Amino acid sequence: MSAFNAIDTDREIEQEEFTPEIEPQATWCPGCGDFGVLKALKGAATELGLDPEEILLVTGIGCSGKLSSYFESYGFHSIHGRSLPVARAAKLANPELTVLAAGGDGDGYGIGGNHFMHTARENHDMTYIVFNNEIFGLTKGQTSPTSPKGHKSKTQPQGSAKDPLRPLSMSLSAGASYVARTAAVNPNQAKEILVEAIQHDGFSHVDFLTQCPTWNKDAKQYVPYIDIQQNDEYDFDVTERREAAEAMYETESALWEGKVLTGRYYQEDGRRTYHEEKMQQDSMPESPIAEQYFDDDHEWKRSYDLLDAHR
Ligand SMILES: Cc1ncc(C[n+]2csc(CCOP(=O)(O)OP(=O)(O)O)c2C)c(N)n1
Ligand code: SF4
Ligand SMILES: [Mg+2]
Repeated sequence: MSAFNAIDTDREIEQEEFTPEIEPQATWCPGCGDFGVLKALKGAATELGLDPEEILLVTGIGCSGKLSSYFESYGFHSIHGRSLPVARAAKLANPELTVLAAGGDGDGYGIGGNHFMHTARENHDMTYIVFNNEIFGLTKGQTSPTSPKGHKSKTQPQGSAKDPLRPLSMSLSAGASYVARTAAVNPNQAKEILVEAIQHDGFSHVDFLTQCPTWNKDAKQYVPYIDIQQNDEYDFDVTERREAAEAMYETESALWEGKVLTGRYYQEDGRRTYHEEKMQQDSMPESPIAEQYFDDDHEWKRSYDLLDAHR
């Protein structure tokens, strides 16, 4: 049993429990890569023996943001680019929750880029899935931070004049302790990577290539793809930061040329999470803040009391 609530964690979980046959049914377009994320996440959660009630999924705004409506768990459909601060607060208040955050490339690498950078730096223990379709899908195909240079859209009819952002390299330099890229067209690898990412203690970032056949027709469907762990040409040590950085750089450049590389890039074990750092400093309460809400005798500190302590 979980220490926090009365969930029977020994119960056998069926994959279908994560997508019960109730409204709303997913409204993504036929062929959309977002279905692949839902499938992989369902498979990963089942393989990890997680109960829907042990998971919180926080999403941003976009086609990707609908994931929290279709995946059965605790969910929070937040605002554009703000899934990570919500997820961080929830994880700190209730550390036993498995916290997932998800959103699009526009959501996470554009408007929410600052939150991404600092959540990685602080090594919050959660998994961040970025649906990377290289455009703004929900708002009808505008250029996003990952759109390739020259990509034409309604906002950039002459073609984008910008070099795209490098999400894996950015994540590594910001401080993420697990970094991977997978694709909706590779469901087995996607599930395995999500299992690893969720199991990892620290901030896991999964850049998930999700094709948008409706608004990004000139983009590849991310096939054929190469799994770098299955290919001798890409032999490197994922625990070595410099080797990982080189592999990431090559992978990002290759995608712009239409070559799809996927796999695990970086894994750093043993680094303290933000919560652990705060416990170490003695600046977190012993029992989870979330539990205090159920304790009628708990004496809440007011913010002005805390101010007094600093005078
Ligand atoms: C503050 C704010 N600015 C702009 C929007 C409009 N908007 C909604 S979704 C979106 C982009 C979504 O693109 P992405 O994050 O890549 O998600 P996708 O739809 O491709 O999954 C934008 C600009 C908004 N909802 N809120
Ligand atoms: S617009 Fe694109 S990203 Fe959105 S549901 Fe349709 S195919 Fe998927
Ligand atoms: Mg997008």
